[in-house]
Amino acid sequence: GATMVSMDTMSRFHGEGVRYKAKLIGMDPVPDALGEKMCRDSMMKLKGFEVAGRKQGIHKRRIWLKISSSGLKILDERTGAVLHDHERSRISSLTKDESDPRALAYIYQHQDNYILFYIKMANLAHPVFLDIQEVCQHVDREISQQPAETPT
Ligand code: I3P
Repeated sequence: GATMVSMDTMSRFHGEGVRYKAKLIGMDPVPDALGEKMCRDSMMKLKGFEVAGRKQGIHKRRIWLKISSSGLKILDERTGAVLHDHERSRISSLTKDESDPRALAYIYQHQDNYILFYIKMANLAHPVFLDIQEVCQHVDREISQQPAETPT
């Protein structure tokens, strides 16, 4: 039945879960847990920093994005050190980058602060987006409750 299918699908997220090769474009404190325009503005700002950095020969940090039933982890690609550990219940928003099919962003609530994490995958972001949606199912509903905004 449907329950079994969903349990089977979840099982790949048990334990260590799945990992994707990626780069961290940047992190940005944001004022809110949600907001399409807020996320887009933050991503645009971080992309600006990325471009400015590249002109100075600065490379994005290479990471592994690990997705498991407990949440997301960002690990240093070379050392495997856990840089960020994001409990799934504290992930409030997930955004696709309409201008880059390899990128996505999410907001993590840390104490009273919200931080946007902007990540560039080695491959397409869409499957990763679906995986994050699956482990953070509450994010789904929050996104669909957002009023539609017209792009500026
Ligand atoms: C690199 C190129 C890569 C990019 C990399 C750039 O520039 O734009 O696509 O990796 O970013 O340095 P160049 O062609 O001049 O070598 P991504 O596609 O993963 O962003 P990086 O230096 O931050 O890794």
